[in-house]
Amino acid sequence: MHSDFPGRLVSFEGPEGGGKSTQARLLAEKLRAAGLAVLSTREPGGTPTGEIIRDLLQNDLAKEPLCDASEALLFCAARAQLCRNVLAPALARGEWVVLDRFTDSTLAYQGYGRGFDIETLRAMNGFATGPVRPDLTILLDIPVEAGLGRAVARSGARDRIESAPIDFHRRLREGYLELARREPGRFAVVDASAPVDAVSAKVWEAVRSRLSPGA
Ligand code: T5A
Repeated sequence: MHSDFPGRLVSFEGPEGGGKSTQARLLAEKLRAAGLAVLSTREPGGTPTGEIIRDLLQNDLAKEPLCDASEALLFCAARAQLCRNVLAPALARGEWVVLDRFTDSTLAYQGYGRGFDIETLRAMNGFATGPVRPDLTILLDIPVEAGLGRAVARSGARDRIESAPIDFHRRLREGYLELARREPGRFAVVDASAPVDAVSAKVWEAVRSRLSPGA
């Protein structure tokens, strides 16, 4: 069941270091090579306001411990800005949107991870997104130790959320798998511990079989 927009939205989700940025870039390249107009962006971010919120959330910009409720609301504020100003117009023009994290990150991290009520978070997500929703969600699944190892190898240190206790990361990974079990029509789960090219082939197969790009 696709959204009412002529465009298509593919979101990438998963625990830290699963290769979402890498795979989002590769998918956008393949879609462009197929002749499609593609908008590629990320959450939190993708708008000037969203990028400032990203800095607040990741880099302790305000030099004040961020309470969990503020964290959840800030992710949703960045999302509202992105959906209204960027995603909805692009989808209305018939473009494909490739999105590095979206609403399921809030359910996994703030819900299963921090412990907020999932239905409350779904309502907040709905308020933030309006009619924008993913047509397909690729869950790049990876054991948390391996994913955190990759993230640290890339950036040299853990950011505020990556530094959360390992149990937090285990809960959110299980949360993602639970979300995927509940919505098998929207989610495609891909083993992200495989090499980049093998993961990319699985991602393309999921997009091709479910959304028929260029058809
Ligand atoms: N968050 C976000 C919430 O808590 N709630 C929300 O609602 C939202 C939207 C975002 C943070 O915010 C949280 C989740 C996050 O903690 P981010 O910087 O965007 O922060 O962090 P992540 O989305 O987790 O992205 P990462 O940068 O950690 O990792 P990616 O994008 O999954 O992976 P990528 O592609 O950057 O790859 C990481 C490293 O692994 C290598 C890459 O070359 C790179 O060095 N790699 C592979 N190595 C081997 N095999 C493969 N298959 C590989 N794929 C990539």
